[in-house]
Amino acid sequence: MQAAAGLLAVLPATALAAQPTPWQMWSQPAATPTMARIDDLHGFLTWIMVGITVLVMGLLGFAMWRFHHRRNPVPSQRTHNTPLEIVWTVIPIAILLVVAVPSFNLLYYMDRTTEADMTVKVVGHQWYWSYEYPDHGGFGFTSFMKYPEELAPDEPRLLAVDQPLVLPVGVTVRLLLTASDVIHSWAVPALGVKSDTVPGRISETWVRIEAPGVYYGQCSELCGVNHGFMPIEVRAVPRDDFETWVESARAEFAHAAPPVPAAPAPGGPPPVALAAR
Ligand SMILES: [Cu+2]
Repeated sequence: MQAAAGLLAVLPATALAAQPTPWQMWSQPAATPTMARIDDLHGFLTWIMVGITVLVMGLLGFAMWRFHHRRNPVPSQRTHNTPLEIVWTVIPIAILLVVAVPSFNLLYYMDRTTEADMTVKVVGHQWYWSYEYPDHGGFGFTSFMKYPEELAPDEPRLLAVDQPLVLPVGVTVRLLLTASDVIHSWAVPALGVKSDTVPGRISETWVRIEAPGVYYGQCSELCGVNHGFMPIEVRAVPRDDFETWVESARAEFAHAAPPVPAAPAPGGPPPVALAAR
């Protein structure tokens, strides 16, 4: 804990913190091109939704008024109107197409990780995250929620962690996401990322953070009793500061090589686990 705190001192204090605020409306300000596009699509869909709602409510009100039994004592016996049925089938299809084209565009845009400058691996655990930097010497570390008594004065409860994920600003970062036990979901609203982390599978997405800052998120897949206590903290720093941080982090978090299991001696007794099968 002390060492991790020391490492963070390398990073400059950042004014911007992306986190939920009381009585917040809409999304947190977009910090990546992906989130900016999500915001645009959300606005576009909202206007379509407003149009449909106004039209349907208007028609409903008009029908209630116009065909009230006092104004319309003898109801029409008509049951079909082919042109009208074609219109109310074709118009929704057209609306769905208008919605589908930008949606698929955005989905493929979020999926495009071929031009990444660096890679970070995110692993979900019950109940914390761990991060690995394969392009920077392969170091990795765990990231645990801070308890209330560990919080600095400006740090938010249930969101701050002991060792945040540090990323450079303006760099396209490929994220490889997986889990070690059950399904988790790595979700940071301001970055426009919410990706399930599935044991035995690797999902891929990318971020390019536009401005230095602290971006908070949470596990968004119900993953057990401490699901609400495995937050995500991303610190975006200028590229030079990132390089400085990598130098110190590499020394601090260098993994010892995992122990290689001893092979059974040739001709010796079979391992107990195998013999029992
Ligand atoms: Cu989780």
